[in-house]
Amino acid sequence: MKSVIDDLLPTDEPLACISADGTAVLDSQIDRPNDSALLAGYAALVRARRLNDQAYALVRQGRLAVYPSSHGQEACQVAAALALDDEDWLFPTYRDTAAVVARGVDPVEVFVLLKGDWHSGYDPRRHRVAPATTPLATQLLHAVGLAHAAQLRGEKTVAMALCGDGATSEGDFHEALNFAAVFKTPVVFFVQNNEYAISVPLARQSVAPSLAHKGIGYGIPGQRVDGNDLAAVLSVLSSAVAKARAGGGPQLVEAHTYRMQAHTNADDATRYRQDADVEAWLTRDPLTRIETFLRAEGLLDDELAASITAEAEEMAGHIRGGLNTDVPPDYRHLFDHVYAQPTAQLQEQSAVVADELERDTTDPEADL
Ligand SMILES: Cc1ncc(C[n+]2csc(CCOP(=O)(O)OP(=O)(O)O)c2C)c(N)n1
Repeated sequence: MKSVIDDLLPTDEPLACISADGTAVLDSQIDRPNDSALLAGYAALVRARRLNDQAYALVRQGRLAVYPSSHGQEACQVAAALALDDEDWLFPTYRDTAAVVARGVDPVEVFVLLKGDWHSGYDPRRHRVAPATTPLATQLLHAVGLAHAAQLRGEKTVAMALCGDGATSEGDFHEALNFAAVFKTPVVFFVQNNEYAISVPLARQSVAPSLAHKGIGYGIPGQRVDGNDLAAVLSVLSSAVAKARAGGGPQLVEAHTYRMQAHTNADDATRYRQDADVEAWLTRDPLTRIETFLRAEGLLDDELAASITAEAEEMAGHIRGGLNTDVPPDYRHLFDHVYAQPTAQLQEQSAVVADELERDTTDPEADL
């Protein structure tokens, strides 16, 4: 007899459409996205990889303070953005720059935060992308709050909340999933399981059969997907968004992927993982996989690939140009958006900063 849990259970193996060698999975349990969706996804993936490479170079040049790269995870990044409609909202973390750019935000604006210049950098309302969060899992609650409010207003908005495997150990993860389940809030919780929370491996994070299985305790259906298979992530996320929009309540999707580079430029990944493990994931690269598939299907040729690459190069040039222009930040504005009505303490702190800046500009060497 079918039990209530059967509808919530993820598959034993992550769902896939295209194998690591770029051939179609014959017994796939999910529908492959149509050709134009796959090609659009491929173009966004090429841009996402270029974005990661460019950001890495900018960190080395000291132009960016920090960059948590999503190299290797780009299929998840791109699919998270492309699965949404214009009316939906994306809730990213520090690692999700490529998802934010795939949603249409200017990368130069996204890098304002990672340069250390200012909060957010982009206008969250314009593209319906929340500011990228550094505290783990807090954005999940924000996503639930926004989706619940939209639901109360009778809107059809879905919120896509991104987080990592480490974030699933946070109390906020529990609170967000529980509230969303009880109130049938239209949120897709998308966990990019890249096997490490900085140096902490998944085995020290959870002993659940998978992170998607965690949904059962809340009454939320879970899905596991191969996070390096663009077609599969697009398919699973699109159907999760559709279910949430249709009143099916929150959905939990876990993508199995791998962070190919260090956590950030401040981290030495060789201290906690073996080079051989990283190399093994090279054979599952999301970009090579979809490219091999599209070429074999006759959907992509050298000419089209070259024009997609040229477009990504143009974006990289735009980023370099934007980051080569140093507009000195004015720290007086740091206090502007903390509360709608500033407290006395904030006003005091703001006055101290203004006073220090005043003295700084008159004699920058004064305290040396
Ligand atoms: C509430 C909170 N606790 C601790 C940290 C420090 N911290 C920053 S990143 C990180 C690891 C996060 O790993 P995961 O959620 O798997 O995401 P990933 O970096 O792999 O994308 C930790 C512990 C933080 N930012 N916020």
